[in-house]
Amino acid sequence: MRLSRYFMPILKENPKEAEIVSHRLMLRAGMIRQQSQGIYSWLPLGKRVLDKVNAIIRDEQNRAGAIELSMPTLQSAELWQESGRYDAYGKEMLRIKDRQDRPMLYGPTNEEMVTDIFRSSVKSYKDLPLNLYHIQLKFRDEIRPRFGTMRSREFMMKDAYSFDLTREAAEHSYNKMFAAYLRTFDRLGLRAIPMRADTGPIGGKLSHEFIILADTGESEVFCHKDFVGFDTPDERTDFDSVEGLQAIFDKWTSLYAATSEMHDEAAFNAVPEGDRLSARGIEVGHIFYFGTNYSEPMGAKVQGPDGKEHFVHMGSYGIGPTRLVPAIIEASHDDNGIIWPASVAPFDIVVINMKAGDQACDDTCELIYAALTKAGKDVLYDDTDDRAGTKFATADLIGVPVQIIAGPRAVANGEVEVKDRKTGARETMTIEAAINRFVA
Ligand code: 5CA
Repeated sequence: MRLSRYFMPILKENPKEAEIVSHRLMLRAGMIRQQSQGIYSWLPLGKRVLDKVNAIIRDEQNRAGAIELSMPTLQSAELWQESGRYDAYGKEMLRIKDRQDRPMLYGPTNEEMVTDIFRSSVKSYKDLPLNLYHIQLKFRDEIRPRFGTMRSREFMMKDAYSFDLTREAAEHSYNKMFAAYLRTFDRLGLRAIPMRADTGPIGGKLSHEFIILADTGESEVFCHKDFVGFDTPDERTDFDSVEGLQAIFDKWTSLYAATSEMHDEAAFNAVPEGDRLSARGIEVGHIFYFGTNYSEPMGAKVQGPDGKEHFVHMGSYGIGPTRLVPAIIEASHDDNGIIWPASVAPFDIVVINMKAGDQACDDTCELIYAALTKAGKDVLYDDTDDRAGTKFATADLIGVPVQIIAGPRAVANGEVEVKDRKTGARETMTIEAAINRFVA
């Protein structure tokens, strides 16, 4: 992508409305724009990051055996009347009428709709287990939308829904998502700690929130500090192994960890004082097992091996991609801007032409840009005629992991500079060496 032809509206000044660093940096880097309170456009740079986050989420959902579909954002109120949540959900739900005066709503979550899809076609235990997910916009008319896309009214959610014949089978499905979440957050460069959580309006018996520790987090959390060093399940994890996944769950729930709603002071005080971590955190995922809470009122049942009908045991599993992007920034930035983990960086490499219009600089940059693009890298080429200082500041602000800098003096020697955004380390090398470093 040539910056001169791209759309990346950088802000020079710090926006006044931004209270936390991620919101400030997302606005300054031209990643998002607020359209009305708590409702955002994702501009091209932000969209690239969001897409990469979603690709990792999708990859790990698929690995764990979940199957993707797509459900609409607008739902009929009837389904919610069946489950009893239409009246219970309160003002957070945006209620709308269509031209026939039929009550509709903009979905805040999809338990009812997915249960309806399930009951319309699954009739036998032989079709279980089943886990269906989508990555879709939601709307919740939050009392206090704030911090940009961290807590917005319209937001994106990956929501998965599992269906099983028995409680034991449903617990295995829960454990699959539990392990998939640990892997997902790890690949996003985050350390997320599962914590016992309240089930709120979703309801149910068993629930964990996945929390990232951050001073700007909205949740107050209490946990054992050893969680910070725990190993994440690797790619050899067998998601069909009941014992294997139970062992992962047991390990990751063996020490104290709870959000303030579920906090047990006495249990926390039993943790040796030096191991206690009381901090603030960002909830990036939340999983629930709620048994037959929806299948009973909505009549979702299957025939079991005993020939009888059984209400299915369900769970739901949410991740917030539009919250994850600012959460990653909260965890990874410096005074100059964002520092993206390579897995979600909007571009892999930025090529900076320090003197656009200078034949040797232009030729060198074109050569590098073409070679790296051909090798499948996402490359941003700063071919604008801005001052070198402005270009450096922009490259640091948008946080691309590698900068290849071509200035007249180095280029005259057949060389460029390669800068690592995270460490700031700079290395001068030949043009060929710079290309080879990033071409596998
Ligand atoms: N049905 C369940 C799981 S699919 C559910 O709705 N869970 S939730 O309410 O906990 O939301 C799941 C995830 O969505 C949260 O962990 C969070 O990451 C994200 N999320 C929830 N509300 C917002 C919001 N207002 N802004 C941004 N992300 C949000």
